[in-house]
Amino acid sequence: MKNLTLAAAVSFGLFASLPAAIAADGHGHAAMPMSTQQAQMSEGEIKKLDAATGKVTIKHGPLHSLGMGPMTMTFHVKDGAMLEGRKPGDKVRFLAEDHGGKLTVTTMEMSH
Ligand SMILES: [Cu+2]
Repeated sequence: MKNLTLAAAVSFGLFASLPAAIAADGHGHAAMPMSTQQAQMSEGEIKKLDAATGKVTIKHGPLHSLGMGPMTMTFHVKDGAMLEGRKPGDKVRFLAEDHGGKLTVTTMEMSH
């Protein structure tokens, strides 16, 4: 219980600091320190992917960067090469951003 309370306090503190980080460059990326970006990354499982069209369907947990709850949905990827070596069933950690209404995965790594 003690740990849960601490985790909640930490996430709240992070959430509260987000608008400032996003305001830093007007787009919500690039200016973000790595530790903040890491903390914003979400867990997911790849369901479907298409490197040619740069799309990936991910069953994801809460997306802190977009204020989204858990669901399965299709994202664009910043670079089709990000999908190289990935396959359905892979557990990943990723960061998605709203690029002019297109939800785009900008960072993806294998989850361990
Ligand atoms: Cu979603």
